[in-house]
Amino acid sequence: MSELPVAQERKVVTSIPGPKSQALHARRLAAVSAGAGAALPVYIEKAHGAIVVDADGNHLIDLGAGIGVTTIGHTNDAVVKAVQEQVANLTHTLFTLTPYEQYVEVCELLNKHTPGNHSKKSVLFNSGAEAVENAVKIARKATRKNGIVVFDHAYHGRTNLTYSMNFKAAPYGNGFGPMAGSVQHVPMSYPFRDPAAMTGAEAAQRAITYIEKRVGLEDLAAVVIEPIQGEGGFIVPAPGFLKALSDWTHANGVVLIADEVQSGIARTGRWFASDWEEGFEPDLLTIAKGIAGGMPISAVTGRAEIMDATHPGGLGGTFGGNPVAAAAAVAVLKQIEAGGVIERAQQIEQLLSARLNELKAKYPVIGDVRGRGAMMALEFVEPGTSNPNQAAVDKLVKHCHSNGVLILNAGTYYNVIRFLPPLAISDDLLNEAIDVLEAGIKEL
Ligand code: PLZ
Repeated sequence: MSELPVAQERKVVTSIPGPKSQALHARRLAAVSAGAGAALPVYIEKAHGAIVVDADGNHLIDLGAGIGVTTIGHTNDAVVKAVQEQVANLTHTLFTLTPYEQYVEVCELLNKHTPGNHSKKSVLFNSGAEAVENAVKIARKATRKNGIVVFDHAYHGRTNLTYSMNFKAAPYGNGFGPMAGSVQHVPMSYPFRDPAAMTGAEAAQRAITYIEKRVGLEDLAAVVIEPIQGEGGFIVPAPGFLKALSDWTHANGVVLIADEVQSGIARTGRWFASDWEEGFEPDLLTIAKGIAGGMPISAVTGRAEIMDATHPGGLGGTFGGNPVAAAAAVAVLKQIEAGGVIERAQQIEQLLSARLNELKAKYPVIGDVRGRGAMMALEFVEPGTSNPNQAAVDKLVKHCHSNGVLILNAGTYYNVIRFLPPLAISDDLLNEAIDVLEAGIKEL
C-alpha cells in the first residue's frame, strides 16, 4: 500500500548519517530550536513494516517504532487506507461542536478492551501528556481533592503538570519555572535494584507507608503508575505490587490511574500491561502512542462514574480525537480485535527473551533482562557490580546505528537498551538486529 515498496531488509549504503542526512541536519540546526534534541540525525523518507529508509537510501531495522508508536507496523496497509479515505471525506469539525462517528467508535473499542468489566467511558486527546493531564483533572474533579502520587523512575510527559510528575528533573523540568504543586514521588518496585528478597507486597507497603506518612489521605486524589515503566527503563514491578497498590487505593477512595501510554495497545502481549497482574484494577487508563499506527491521538478510559463526574464543557480541545487520527485508531484496534497482533507480541517475547538471556549468560556487562511481549530491555552494569554502565550503552547505541539498527536507550541512569520493535517485524530481522548488537557487545 505504501507508494514505493520498502524491502524488509537491512541495507547500509553510506556512512550513517549519510551526506544527504548531514545536509538536512545542517538546515535543521539553523532552523529548529536547539531544545528539540536529535538522538540519531538520519532523516527518514519512508518506512514500511519494521524498516525505515533514510534520505541516503539506507534501510534501517527499526527496534524503536518511534518510541512504541508504530506498533502495528510502519505504513500498515489498513491504517493507510483508513487515513486516505477519511482525509478525503472529513478532516475536522471539533468533536465538542459537531461530532462524528469515528470518535465514538474509538471510545467504544477502548471501553470494551481495557481491563475490568465495570461500565466505562472514554474521552480523546492528541498526546500522551495531554491524556495524563486530563486523567488527573478528571480524578481531581471526581474526588474534589488535589494530591497526586507518582513513582520513582516515572515518566509522564513534557507539559507543566506532567514534567512535574517525571522522576528526572534533568532534562525534563530543570529551568522550566515553577513545578506544578501537589505532586509527590514515592518508591517504585524495581526488582533488580530492590533488596534481594523484597516481594511485590512488601514493595507496595513501602510505597503505601510513604503515601500515608508524607502525603496523607486527606487531600489525595490519585495515584498514577506505569504498570511497566517506559522511559525509566522497562521496569516491571515485582508480582503482587500493582494489586496491593490498587487494593489500597480502592479501600481509601483514591483514583488509581494506569499510564499505559507506552505499555498499552498489544505492546506487551496483552491488550494492556495492566492485564498481566491478576486483581489489578486501575480506575482510569491513559492511552496514546500505539493506538493509531503513527497518527496523533490519545485517550483517557475508565470507570463511567469517574469519567462522568466532570461537568459538560470541562474537557475538550480543538484537535482531540481528530477524524483522521480516529479513523486510524479504529483501523488499528480492529486489527488487534481480529487476532494475531497480540499473539505476535507474545512470539516476539519468546524470541527476545531467549536471545537476550543468552547474551546475559555470556556477557557480565548485562545485569538484567526484563520486560514483556515486544517491550523488553537489557540493563547494563559494570561487570561484577550493579553499578549502572551508561558508557557501554552509549557505545552500543552508536554501534547499532552505524550498522543499520535503530535502537533506543532508556533508564534513569541511561544504562538500559530497550526493544520496542513494530510487531510487523520478522523473526529474521529481529535476529539480525540482535546479532548486530552482540557484535557490539563483543567489542566493548
Ligand atoms: N506517559 C508512559 O512513555 C511518552 C517521550 C518522548 P507524549 N514517552 C516518550 C520524548 O522524549 O518526549 C510518554 C510515556 C508515558 C506519557 C508520555 C507522554 O506522551 O505523547 O510524548 O506526550
